[in-house]
Amino acid sequence: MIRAEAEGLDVAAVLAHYEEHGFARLGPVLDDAGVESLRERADDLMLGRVVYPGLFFQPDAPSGRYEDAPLGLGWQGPSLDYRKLEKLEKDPRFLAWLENPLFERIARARISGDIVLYRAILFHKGPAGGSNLPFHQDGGKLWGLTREPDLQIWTALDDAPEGGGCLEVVPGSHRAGLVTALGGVIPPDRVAAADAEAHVVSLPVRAGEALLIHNHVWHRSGRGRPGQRRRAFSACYMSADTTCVRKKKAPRVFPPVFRQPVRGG
Ligand SMILES: O=C(O)CCC(=O)C(=O)O
Repeated sequence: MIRAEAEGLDVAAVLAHYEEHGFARLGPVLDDAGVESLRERADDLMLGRVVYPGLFFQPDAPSGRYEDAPLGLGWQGPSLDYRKLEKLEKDPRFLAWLENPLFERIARARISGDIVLYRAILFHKGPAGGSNLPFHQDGGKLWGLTREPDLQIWTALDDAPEGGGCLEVVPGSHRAGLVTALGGVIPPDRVAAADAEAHVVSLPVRAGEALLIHNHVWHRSGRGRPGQRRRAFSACYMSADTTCVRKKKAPRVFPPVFRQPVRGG
């Protein structure tokens, strides 16, 4: 699935940019057959042609407003109007992609020891344009972990043009850490106080390109263009030492992805 030219990518240069700005472009990494295969599988899942028990689905808001996207409903039958699908590590095609050798090199360069997955997720803006996603950070009490993860790799499965659902970031904003202890959506007064609109940078991409997105960098995406879907797959990697602190339900157990190589002797 990985493009030949992506295998030898200079990971050190990419990670230096990531460290400073909270995002970095990997360029085209997923080959055309891989793009087709993951698009097809995303639709198989949304349309119920392939089923895994425990897969998470969130329907999108018909209004196109993030605030209206229903929570807790899960699978509602075959539809291309789902906003989010999680636990995609259950699917062999998505698993193969998130375990590719380039992503492994990047993860090992930032995370020592055994590496697990916090989430493997599809973000989808459907045929009607889907909904917007406001500035947010991925962590805090909402994620409920003993340490904050800081590596997400986001792969575009469709073109995501400027003004058509691309990611937008406030470069460097990750360095100030979480805005609220809760994490998630950044309160509008904090967005205004930071003059985020003056600093935001759009990251348009073509299908098959990938981006590193730091969990704490302020990021958002607008609606897609009606008639042009926008599917993207994101994997969040973290140290296997990270544990879930939730008490009301049994703590989450995170799937292993990359084990520390055993030293020969
Ligand atoms: O793909 C999107 O629109 C949002 C992605 C995002 O928020 C994330 O990867 O954390």
